[in-house]
Amino acid sequence: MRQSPRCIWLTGLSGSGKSTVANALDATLHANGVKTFLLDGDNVRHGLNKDLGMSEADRAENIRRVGEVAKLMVDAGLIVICAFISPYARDRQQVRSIFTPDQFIEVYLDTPLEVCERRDPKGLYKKAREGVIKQFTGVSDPYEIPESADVIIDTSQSNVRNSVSSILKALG
Ligand code: GGZ
Repeated sequence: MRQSPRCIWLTGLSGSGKSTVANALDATLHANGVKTFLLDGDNVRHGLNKDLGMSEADRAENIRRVGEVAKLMVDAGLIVICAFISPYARDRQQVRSIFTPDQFIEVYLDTPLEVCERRDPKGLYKKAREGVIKQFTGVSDPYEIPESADVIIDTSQSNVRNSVSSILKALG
């Protein structure tokens, strides 16, 4: 499989399936000999961005730094898969603007909030509803719906395999 270097940006609520789809996409590309790198909110926030919290300004800085790292990696020839809630349209637009139009693919994980909340794999929604976690996206903090995503996936309707196929189709 030949793929030109690009950034594939997955945005959506916690529990929407970003990490699952990103990992499956990563594995599929890798199995086809494509050089990839996966950046995920979950791990980046333990290292590079461990100084950042969940305020609007810190989320913006989180996304900005990840975008810059992704750009370096794309310039080095990789397909970079980024999985971040990235709730603000302005921050997503800012990342998009550092790439050429064909180098950036936005994937919106449009899984309904009720489904994400029912999944609640880490019990975070429960804590957010109880007020233990403040500023929780979808509960007590905004998520701005992408208006021009290249791919839209609802993981309550599409299984992992089909979700990966939709993204691969968009890659061409
Ligand atoms: C949303 C939160 C919060 C708050 C902790 N709001 O689904 P997860 O658990 O495993 O991944 C989420 C991660 C959010 O990191 P991101 O870097 O993707 O966020 S952003 O793009 O908005 O900067 C979630 C967990 O951390 N988490 N507190 N208040 N998600």
